[in-house]
Amino acid sequence: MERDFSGSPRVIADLGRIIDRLEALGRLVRVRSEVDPRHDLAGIAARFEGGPQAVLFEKVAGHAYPVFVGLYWSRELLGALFDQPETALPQHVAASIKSWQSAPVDPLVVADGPVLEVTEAEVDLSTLPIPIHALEDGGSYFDAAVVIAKDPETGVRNASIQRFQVIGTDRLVINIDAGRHLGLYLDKAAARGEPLAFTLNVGVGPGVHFAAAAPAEAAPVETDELGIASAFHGAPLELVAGTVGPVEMVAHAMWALECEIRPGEVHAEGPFAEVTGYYARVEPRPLVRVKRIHRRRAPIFHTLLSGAEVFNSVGLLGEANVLALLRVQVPGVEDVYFSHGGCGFYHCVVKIAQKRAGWAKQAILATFAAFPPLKMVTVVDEDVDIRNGRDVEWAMTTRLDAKTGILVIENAFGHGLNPTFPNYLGTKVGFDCTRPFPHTPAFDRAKTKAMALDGLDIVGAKR
Ligand SMILES: Cc1cc2nc3c(=O)[nH]c(=O)nc-3n(C[C@H](O)[C@H](O)[C@H](O)COP(=O)(O)O)c2cc1C
Ligand SMILES: [Mn+2]
Repeated sequence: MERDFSGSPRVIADLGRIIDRLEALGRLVRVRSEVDPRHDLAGIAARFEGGPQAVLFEKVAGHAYPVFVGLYWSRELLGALFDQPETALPQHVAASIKSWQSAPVDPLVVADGPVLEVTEAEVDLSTLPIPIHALEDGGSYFDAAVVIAKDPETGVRNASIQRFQVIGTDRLVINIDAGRHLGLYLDKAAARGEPLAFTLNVGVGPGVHFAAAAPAEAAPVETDELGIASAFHGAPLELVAGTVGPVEMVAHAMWALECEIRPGEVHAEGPFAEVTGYYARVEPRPLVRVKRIHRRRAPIFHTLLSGAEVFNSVGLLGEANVLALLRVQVPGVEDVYFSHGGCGFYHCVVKIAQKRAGWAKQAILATFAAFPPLKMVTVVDEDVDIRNGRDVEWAMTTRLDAKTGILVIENAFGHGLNPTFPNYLGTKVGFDCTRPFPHTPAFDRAKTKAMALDGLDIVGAKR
């Protein structure tokens, strides 16, 4: 069935427009050669990972549609898209979430949208160009698609991102980590003896992506977190009604799959190279039945490389939430950063202008409470560059009193993918790398005078 659609959403709401915009900004690499989606595509993408451009694979062997990757692997790129300096991104994200928390703009269910241009006569997942990334991955994965589900009791919508392994023409397996709202919905559906319906929305913009990645601490289960996308778009997010199930789909997605999980049905899933740089192990996980596939007439498949792209989604959203909470709870907190060496959300560096002795320790406690996956918190003074690992190490080696400044918390809930947290349980550590309070001259940082170079006669300079 073919439908016609002509809408004009804002750039951020539509991945197709985002790709056009990146191209106009000189931030799109086009790979014109035909590329094998099994390993080769990810291998080529990895060569561009972290750089200031995203990549569009125009010809994917065996498939009719292109594949797009890299939207989230550089904060510089994201900053350019949002028209923000990259260091202002956490504040920008925190402001959008705050505006949603104080005045939510609920999504709007509209009659039609680009995702309904084509409804496939048959469900056949092999028509989608779903790549296999890492060498030992167990198969093709959806790793950037947004799940929309509804609470079986209250009907409240939830958005999240989960990895899905393709195991057949109409079958997937999903990985739901501990503490996820989707897991709660599945338990509720099981208790009622009902299947859990959801939609899988492939190829959405960063508004919906960030809404889905918003942590439970920022978006509690009783709220419709899709409203966060409205805050990013500056207009209500547009959804279209499901055609075989009760759950809506993102109107401007590239593809939307209507799916269901029958409680109790499981299938082996994995291995999958995860954000940690380790493989997630094979285990039985919930089986998903795909009941219908909708798409745009000329869709582009969106994938991401597990790594920096997750640091800048889960990590950026976590950072924004920690910053917003710490600003309220801990006097003097100026900025926070989830370091990339710390897998994007295991190590938070906090910058504080201490007002009283002991607040650096309070900052450690509040940071752990604000984002449970964190394993380490390092607190530094206001004269340290928290985004520069070398500067943070300087504070640690010259200001940390290793006898009194290290806080160890045993048997704490953490992130199950971190191998030091088997079964989600492990030891967390906080480092108070602030100078003693009240401040003494012994810890004052030596400085040279700030000078501009304009107007000076200088030759031979390379920087
Ligand atoms: C690219 C990406 C992949 C993710 N993969 C998974 C996953 O496989 N399983 C999972 O439970 N969470 C995964 N997450 C994290 C959740 O989507 C995220 O924590 C979200 O906030 C959970 O939503 P909830 O708070 O409504 O439960 C992923 C996040 C991103 C950005
Ligand atoms: Mn949620």
